[in-house]
Amino acid sequence: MYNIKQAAARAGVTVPVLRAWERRYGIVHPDRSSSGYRQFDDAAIARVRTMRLLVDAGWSPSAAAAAILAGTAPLAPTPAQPADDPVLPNAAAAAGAAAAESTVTSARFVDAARAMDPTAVGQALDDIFTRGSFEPVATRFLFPALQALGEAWARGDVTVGAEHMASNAVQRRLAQALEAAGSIADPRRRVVVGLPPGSRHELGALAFAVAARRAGLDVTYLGADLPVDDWVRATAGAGAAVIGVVAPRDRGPALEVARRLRVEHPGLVVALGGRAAQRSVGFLVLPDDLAAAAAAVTNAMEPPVPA
Ligand code: B12
Repeated sequence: MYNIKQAAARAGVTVPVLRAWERRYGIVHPDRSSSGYRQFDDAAIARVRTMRLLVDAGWSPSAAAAAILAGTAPLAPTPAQPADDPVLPNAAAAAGAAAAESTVTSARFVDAARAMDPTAVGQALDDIFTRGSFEPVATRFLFPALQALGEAWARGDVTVGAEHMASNAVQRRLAQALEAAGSIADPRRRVVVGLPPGSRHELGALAFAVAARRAGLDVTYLGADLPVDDWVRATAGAGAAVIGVVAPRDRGPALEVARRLRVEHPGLVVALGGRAAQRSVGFLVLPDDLAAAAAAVTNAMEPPVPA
């Protein structure tokens, strides 16, 4: 627990601002010590810190408070050390700053979706995609924004229509990135990427396809919901098949595709990527990091070096 001075310092605001936000917007409800002083826990500090980041990014205090109270603004982590320590170690400070920026970009994206405002969704995505090169931007900003969208949808804060509008906007951007990355036909480096039958969560697989092309692989992208027999046909002569497995319900169909490919094309590298792919014994399981996943597929396809 922290007193008001410590809490304000950790959240990056002054004591009068913290008092005003408590009184006007009700974003914190501190306990009182036996002597009557306010006491703040880490969750309260995270809310104040998030409010400060949103206000610094141009939100009105009332809109920021509403997003925090509704739970649509992902809470910014508090630095590992007290803010009144002289200097945070550089790596920790940089990681904290990136997480804080990601909170702001995610909240902006979810807010635009909730408002059913395609122009604002486009602007939120412009802001995300102009922050650096594709792979780190996808990992640090785009995926957290989609996850925040999913949480808002699951809570009923964002309608199905708004979620579809926003995730389709993301899909169009990723498709553009896939076209822009180009591909040189090279059967030895041909990688077929897609989803198992019944599975429609394709944004992670599509982002992987972009990263794989950017890493020099010859990617054939198949998209969502592909029947097993078509996987077999599409991978004839390829170097690798990469199957996206996002939700637990996709795991069974993904393993069915993987097992069938192993039987039909014994030399093919069969890889699974995505949250529900973990611990798929007997197949190459890719890391979530897109560049590392592309490198793992490249290495698995590399012909053995002659002794
Ligand atoms: C957009 C979305 C949809 C869209 C998908 C559109 C599209 N073109 O892909 C649509 C509307 C189709 C959809 C449908 C459904 N969805 Co949905 N959806 C989402 C949402 C909001 C974003 C998914 C996404 O793209 N995330 C971005 C990706 C990249 O992040 P990720 O999935 O966490 O993936 C990480 C890793 O796994 C990795 N990765 C992912 N794929 C791959 C692939 C490779 C090759 C590699 C290397 C890495 C990798 O990258 C990420 C890095 O951390 C999520 C929320 C969430 N938490 O993600 C829900 C979510 C995944 N959906 C969910 C559900 C329940 C459904 C439905 C069952 C809803 C329904 N009742 O109809 C259906 C199922 C459809 C189907 N048959 O598959 C649940 C899943 C719960 C669970 N644990 O199983 C989630 C988590 C929402 C929630 N909070 O409840 N959905």
